Amino acid sequence: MYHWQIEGSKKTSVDDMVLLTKITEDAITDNLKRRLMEDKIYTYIGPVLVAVNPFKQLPYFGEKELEMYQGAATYEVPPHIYAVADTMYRNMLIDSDNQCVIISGESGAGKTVSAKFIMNYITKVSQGSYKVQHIKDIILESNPLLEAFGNAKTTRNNNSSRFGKYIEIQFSRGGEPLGGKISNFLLEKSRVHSLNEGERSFHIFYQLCAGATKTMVEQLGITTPDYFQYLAQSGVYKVDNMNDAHDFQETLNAMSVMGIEEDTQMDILRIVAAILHMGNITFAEKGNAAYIVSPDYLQYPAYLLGVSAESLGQKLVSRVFDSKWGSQSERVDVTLNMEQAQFTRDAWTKGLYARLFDYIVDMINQAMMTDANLINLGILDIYGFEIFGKNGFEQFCINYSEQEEYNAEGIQWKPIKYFDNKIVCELIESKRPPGIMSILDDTCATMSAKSEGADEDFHRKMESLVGTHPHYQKFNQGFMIKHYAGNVSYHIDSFCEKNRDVLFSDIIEVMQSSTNPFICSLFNDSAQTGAMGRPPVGNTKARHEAKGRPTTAGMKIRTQANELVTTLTKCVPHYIRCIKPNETKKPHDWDSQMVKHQVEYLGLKENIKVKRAGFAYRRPFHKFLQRYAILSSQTWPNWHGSPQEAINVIMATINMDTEQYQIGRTKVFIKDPESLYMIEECRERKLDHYIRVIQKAFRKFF
Ligand code: AOV
Ligand code: MG
Repeated sequence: MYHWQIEGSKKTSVDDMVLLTKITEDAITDNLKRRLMEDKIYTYIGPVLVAVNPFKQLPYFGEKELEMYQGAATYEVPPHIYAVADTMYRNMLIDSDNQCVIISGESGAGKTVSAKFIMNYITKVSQGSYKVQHIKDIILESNPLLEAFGNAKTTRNNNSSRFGKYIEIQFSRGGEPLGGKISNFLLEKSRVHSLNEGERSFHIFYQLCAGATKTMVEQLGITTPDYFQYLAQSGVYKVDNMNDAHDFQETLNAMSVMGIEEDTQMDILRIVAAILHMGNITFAEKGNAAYIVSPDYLQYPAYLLGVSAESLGQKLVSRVFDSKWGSQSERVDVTLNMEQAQFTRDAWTKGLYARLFDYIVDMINQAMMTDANLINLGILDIYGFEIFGKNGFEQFCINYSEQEEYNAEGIQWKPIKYFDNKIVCELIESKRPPGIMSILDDTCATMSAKSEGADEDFHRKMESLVGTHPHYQKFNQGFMIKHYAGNVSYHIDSFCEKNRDVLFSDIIEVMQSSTNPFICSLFNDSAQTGAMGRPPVGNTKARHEAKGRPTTAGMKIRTQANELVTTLTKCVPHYIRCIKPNETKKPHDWDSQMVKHQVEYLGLKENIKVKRAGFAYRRPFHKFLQRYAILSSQTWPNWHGSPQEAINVIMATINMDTEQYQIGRTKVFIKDPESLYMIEECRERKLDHYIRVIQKAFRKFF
């Protein structure tokens, strides 16, 4: 015997939005809101998972759920990120195909948290020996380590990823994780020296200040963060719900898991400390020549870096230009003015940091490396689209690569009329006619070593070459781009310098002369430091493409973005769309306008339409009856026959055309979406009827 209960009331939400009666942005937003208010953060659009950031811990990520979602059919269990992870894992094993999950959404929407849930699930459900367990530890511990060095508090997200990452976990045919590989993209390294109001630098700086042992305090000259100018400039030292001292222990532990010896850990921290101390070196000017205000401040960073205070000081206020750029070659000895000296100090510290970051990624990769030929499962977690009060070259690159990733989804995603991404990508990356990146590279190729006037030159060139593009608009200090996710105004300051991204050769020489072998090893190459530090895999291609010009930051990003798209197209893709419900970071706070905007540019409505049109609606008998048994007094509230008969009875009750549905072995198929809406409408009327009956009964009693 079957006994049915009303599946919620008329006002319940649907857990797959393909089932929405009306497909409008408002209906989608409303559905997501209702669910969030009941702490249901996950909703499907067919196989796509929409995840709303709850801004609080929810109870359904425990052992029970880990069990429950293993091998479970989607319709048997509520929507969950574990279901996506499980599908990926099983598909990979059954079909022997590489899988990837593309996680998108704006800054603070929950991408990194989602990526971690997936990694957790996969490592928990996969089997393996003691050795495999070690690989799992490395995979999991890579998160706190990379976050310590690559994440920071921004105004949009207290733990914002300031780099992009694609992690592949490699499995044996039997499903044991045997290795992994991380590719990192575009660390926002300028955060080392420049902070916006209300933001922090990378977490590791505060972790070190809060958690340093006595030895570290003594050997590295650690004190409170307000002593260090680089950190003091924003005056923000603490982050809600973040314990830097505790996290520092986790960072150290993670390094140990990667096999980084204690001595090397100390070397790493030495560089972190040296950067902070270098930030305290200040300059003044006499007759256009910079000098160091208190040469005492040279002592500590010089000691930490293993170089002499004299050479450090000298290289900060003067420079031997030995730059080859395009066809030009210059060799000039110059004293620097104050601004240039500051610039040099900052280029130095951010160059150091970028190399340190790449070293850490390399160490993680070495720890996970395997040469077996395996199948893999990839997780893409990049930075979300972001708009700040003032946006510079970094935001330009972040928003560009976010957009490229979106393009990768074109594999399955229908182009969206209102937010035509392709035309914006062309504005940015087209070669002929030149787009913004090409114009920027051209400007860099001809700019003088001192880069004076280059930004203005770039600004003028853009005006004449892309000035009339519908998604471009010039303003006094920069330009505005109408991205699909919003209009962003970029300030032109330092675009050229940041794109050129060279670490002056005499700085590299000083670093190579360090008495500290670890520091020498970081500079033990002839390649310039790029925006992403280590030359990307496609470096040679990028060089070739630019007719022998040195690689610029922009070229690297383009190459990496294109390579990523190639990798992703070779995998079976899965999608998670993260949605940020408010700017307050509070639970149960819903900003409808804000969500609707995301629903629009993520193309959820179009996605539902495609899903509905493309696939017949199908549901297992049980699921169908659970929802629609209420439609007939014969099947409600009890039914004694077979499910097939019950379905026939229900269809007859609502006069469903027999051509419109078919009963399969385990599922009922419905041909047109309209027929499905019809059933849904009947159900709503029925529910209304019941509600009225109940209300009437109530009134009688009270
Ligand atoms: P993001 O990766 O999408 O932003 P995060 O994954 O870092 O965003 O999420 C931001 C914050 O929201 C987290 O630190 C958590 O406090 C909270 N949060 C997100 N998802 C959940 C969840 N499922 N449960 C509980 N809290 C959550 V960025 O990296 O800035 O683009 O660049
Ligand atoms: Mg993130």
